[in-house]
Amino acid sequence: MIDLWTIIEDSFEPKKQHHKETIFTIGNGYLCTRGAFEEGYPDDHRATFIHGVFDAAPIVFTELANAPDWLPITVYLNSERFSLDTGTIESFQRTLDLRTGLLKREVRWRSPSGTTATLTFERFASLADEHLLYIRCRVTPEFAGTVEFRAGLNGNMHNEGLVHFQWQGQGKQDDVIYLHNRTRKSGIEIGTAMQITNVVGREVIREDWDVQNAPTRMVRVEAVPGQTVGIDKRVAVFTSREFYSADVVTVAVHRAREAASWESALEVSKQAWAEEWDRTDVIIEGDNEAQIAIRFNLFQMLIAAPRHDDRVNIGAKTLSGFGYRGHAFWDTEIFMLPLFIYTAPHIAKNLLNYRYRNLPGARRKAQANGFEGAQFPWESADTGDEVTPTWVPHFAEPTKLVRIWTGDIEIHISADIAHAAYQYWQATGDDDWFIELGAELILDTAKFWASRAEWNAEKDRYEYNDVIGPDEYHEHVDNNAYTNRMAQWNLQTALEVLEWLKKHAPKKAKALMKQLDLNQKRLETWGEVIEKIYLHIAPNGLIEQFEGYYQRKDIDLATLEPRTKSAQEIFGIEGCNETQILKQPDVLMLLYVLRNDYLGEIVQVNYDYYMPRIDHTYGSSLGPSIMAIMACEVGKPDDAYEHFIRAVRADLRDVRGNAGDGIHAASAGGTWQSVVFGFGGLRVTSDGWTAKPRLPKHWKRLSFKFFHHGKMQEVDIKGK
Ligand code: IFM
Repeated sequence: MIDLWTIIEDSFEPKKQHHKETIFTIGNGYLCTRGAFEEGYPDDHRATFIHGVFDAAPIVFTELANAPDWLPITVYLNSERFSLDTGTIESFQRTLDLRTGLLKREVRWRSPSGTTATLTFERFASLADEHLLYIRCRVTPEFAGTVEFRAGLNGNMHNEGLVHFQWQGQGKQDDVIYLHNRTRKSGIEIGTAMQITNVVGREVIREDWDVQNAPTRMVRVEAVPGQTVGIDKRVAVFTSREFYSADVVTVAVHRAREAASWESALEVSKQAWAEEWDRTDVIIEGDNEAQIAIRFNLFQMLIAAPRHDDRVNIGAKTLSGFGYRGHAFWDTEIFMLPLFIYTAPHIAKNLLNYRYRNLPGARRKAQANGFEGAQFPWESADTGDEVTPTWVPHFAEPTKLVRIWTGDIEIHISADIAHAAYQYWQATGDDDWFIELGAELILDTAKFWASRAEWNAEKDRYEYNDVIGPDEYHEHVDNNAYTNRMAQWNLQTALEVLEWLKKHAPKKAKALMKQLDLNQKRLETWGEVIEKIYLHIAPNGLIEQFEGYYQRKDIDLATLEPRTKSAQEIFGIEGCNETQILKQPDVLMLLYVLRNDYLGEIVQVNYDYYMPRIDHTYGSSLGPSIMAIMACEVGKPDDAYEHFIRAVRADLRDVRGNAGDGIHAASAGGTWQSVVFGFGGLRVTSDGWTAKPRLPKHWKRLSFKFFHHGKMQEVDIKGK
């Protein structure tokens, strides 16, 4: 019987370690730790990222700071250090149990001098108490002598060379070892405390080594052939983000000391996982790969999702890697949020509150650009100010710099956030939240759109010029259909919301009208922009992606095959800009996001046109999950499957060769949408919900749950 809940690695391949560190990331929504090995290697990318723990960094403004390492355990077999790069690996297996979040490695290893043992390392981040982390190490020696465990904390961490955490102190209270660090610029304190419990075997000697910034406890036990020995290590982590006034060290020490044993903690964590999976799991029968892979993608979303903090967002690489520095993009609202809206509305609310709390940053951005209202940053971190780097090294020629324009002109994100707030409201019926917070997001972004619109008197229309749409192969375009239509949607919805507020929450309506200066004249302008915004739609329904798109070179992507590079790498940034090749769906993205407004024929004609022009394999990882849905929309579930499988494999198979930088979060979130909105055909409108399934031929069953207005719904579809 195949285990459909476990990711398995059966051999150790050093060249793939960065990729595997990402895959074997564990976490609990407070922090995530990459799957680096306890004993450490010079080239590993070991990292623990904690939500909201940002620190200043050159070029990228700010980044999630790599926290003190809680993993270190080195094992000595009769004084020989266990290490995978010496001796002989007789057998190796690593497994990640997605159902419980337990990561396990079992290695039978022979040292250079022939001393052999089987070592197992297990670790988990408690989902029941997000400040607690556990490792269990067991060694079954095939020799007599001693086994020594050196378990510690290591504050000497860095972000690819940049050190963020400064040492503040360390010490011991009773049996607990602690470390105190603080980020260099943002001044966030972190207390990490460690306790060694449950020493198995006859203890010969125990010492504490007060190594600066790396306190370590050594426990040596007697080795008897065939008799398993070992230690349990439990760690507590707190930052000053949770405890503004209390001493983070005191709290961490107390928690490490008082925490439950491995067995009890694992049990309650498993229960917490069982509750998560009960809401979130998707069952696919007839396709084992798809079943495991969708669970893997959901797991990655679940370990990154902030459950108890509404001041943080999920970065484009979750908390699983250095890529994009922990910055959040539209990836959250469009690709990840629907999963949470429908399966864990409390998490969706936290993520939306983050945007609400960061309205001041969005207002600063609008003002700095000469606009009104709220213009959300393309990349967002702790303050809500724009943190997109302006220049970065060229991907192919790193000695050259490339100007990144997204932070300046990829403006659709403001409407994406407004849309997400509206979708949350529609799906949950959470009027209280909408009145208090959500409505303001929609109204203030509308204010931005009205002020950003350009009046073209000659053509009697409003325009948004010099923008980037979702398809980033085309920069500095005029009247991108996605941007224009989403802006129009934002303005239209804002007017409707205002009317709704006047009726259902008149005091709030009055307060917001005053606060945002929503006078009659302003609202009339909104109406004019809505009416006269430019959109090029041909009589057959074909929407031009941006003005002049059809005049760009039309290249048959098939002529580029066989290839291993993206169209942008082949043609160069400028060259690709001159073609019709798309990095990711743009018009089709629009038809997806606003799917309740568009009819089948329009979808078909645009699908037929744009689908062959998308750089599916080498373009953006955000594309495939959406393409799967659009293929379902035009009645091609088996084509949809090709896109879907590409999306679920994105990280597991390292399709783009960059999974080592972290999980492709948007792709992971999008896979849930492919299954539920694509194959399951779920449609939610103000009238309720319907499901119009279109399963791939070989699927025998698809089953999922979702919340609608607070009630759990279940969809169970049998294949043919
Ligand atoms: O937000 C995306 C963008 O759409 C394509 N480039 C990568 C970004 C982060 O995932």
